[in-house]
Amino acid sequence: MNAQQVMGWNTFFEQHYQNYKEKGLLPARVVTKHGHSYQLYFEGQFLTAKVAGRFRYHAYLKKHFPVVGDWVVFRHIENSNEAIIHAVMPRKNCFVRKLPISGGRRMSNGIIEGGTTEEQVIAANIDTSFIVSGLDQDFDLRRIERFITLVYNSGSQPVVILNKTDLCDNVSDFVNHVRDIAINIPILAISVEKNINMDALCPYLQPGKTVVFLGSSGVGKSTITNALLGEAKQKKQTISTATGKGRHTTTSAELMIHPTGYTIIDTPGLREVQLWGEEKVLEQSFNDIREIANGCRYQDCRHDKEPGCAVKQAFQNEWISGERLESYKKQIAELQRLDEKKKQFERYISRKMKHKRHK
Ligand SMILES: Nc1nc2c(ncn2[C@@H]2O[C@H](COP(=O)(O)OP(=O)(O)O)[C@@H](O)[C@H]2O)c(=O)[nH]1
Ligand SMILES: [Mg+2]
Ligand SMILES: [Zn+2]
Repeated sequence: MNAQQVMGWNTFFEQHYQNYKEKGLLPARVVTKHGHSYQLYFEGQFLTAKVAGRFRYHAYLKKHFPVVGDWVVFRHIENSNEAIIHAVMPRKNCFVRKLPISGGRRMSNGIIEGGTTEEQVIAANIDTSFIVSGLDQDFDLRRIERFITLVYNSGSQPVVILNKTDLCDNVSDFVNHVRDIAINIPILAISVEKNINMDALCPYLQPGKTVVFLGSSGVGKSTITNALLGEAKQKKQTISTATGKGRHTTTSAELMIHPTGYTIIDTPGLREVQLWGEEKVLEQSFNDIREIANGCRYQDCRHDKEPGCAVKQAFQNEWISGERLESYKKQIAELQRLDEKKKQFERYISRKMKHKRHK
């Protein structure tokens, strides 16, 4: 494996790179992003970068800008460690959440016209997404359910990590509860602090792969990252100094390269996990209910008061819990609302673009 492949470079990117190669642009991976300043990793070097003026002009949505984990193409500024980013290569996948609505005008019917209904891309080009939870008083099954939907939406592989087993004396109960909502998803119970079962992560930490740690603040994402990096932590600190950011200020995602050739992305705690995606994604995250729903008499059954509802029957038989069913309905409603908002926002943007063209 060459240095690029270790960083996750593969034929997918190679193909897209051909156009840029002819223009003399080089590929690099985004390591950090602080405001409009990016740090790139290119052949063992860290470069400080900004996007080109022309790039900025054409990027009218937040998602068009580079994020941590992206492959970008750049031009090196001679005799410096600075670079100009000219394009973001297509993302193999990315983890996104919905940003709270901002701006816009409240209409008389209460609906906000305009405003932004945009996704925030947290990290890109991920193989495995670890959804981390602490087995302490902050444990929240419903939150894990939301992360699972978002990870399926990203197209990366979800794995649940239940951390801080040292603080919990009924770990297997928690594992069982999680198993009920994380259908076909590996669940790893670990304690990073007490070094218990850390080997369980190994199958996902393979050369050329990228893993991301997701979850609320305080669940142990950074502690796990540091434990994995071990002596490589030293290296990371130099990166931090270069960006002028301290060790414990995980305010944005950060990419780190493990000496054995895999890549870790640590993310800040996401306080709000608003869903983003199509309703179809629930076929994966609520696969249990979806399968039962095949037995409903009506194809468009809302599992409410319809006769012949297999889901309600399953609930009455206690095959699925009331909380699980409620989450499912809540997520459907949230994604349907999002769909409306997205359409509204698209109309708004296309009007804006037309206006821009006429100027
Ligand atoms: N008891 C215990 N504490 C842990 C464990 N892992 C992390 N912590 C503690 O949890 C707190 C938050 O950890 P941190 O890695 O900063 O969480 P992050 O916000 O998810 O990055 C710190 O005080 C850690 O020492 C664990 O396995 N057991
Ligand atoms: Mg952290
Ligand atoms: Zn039904």
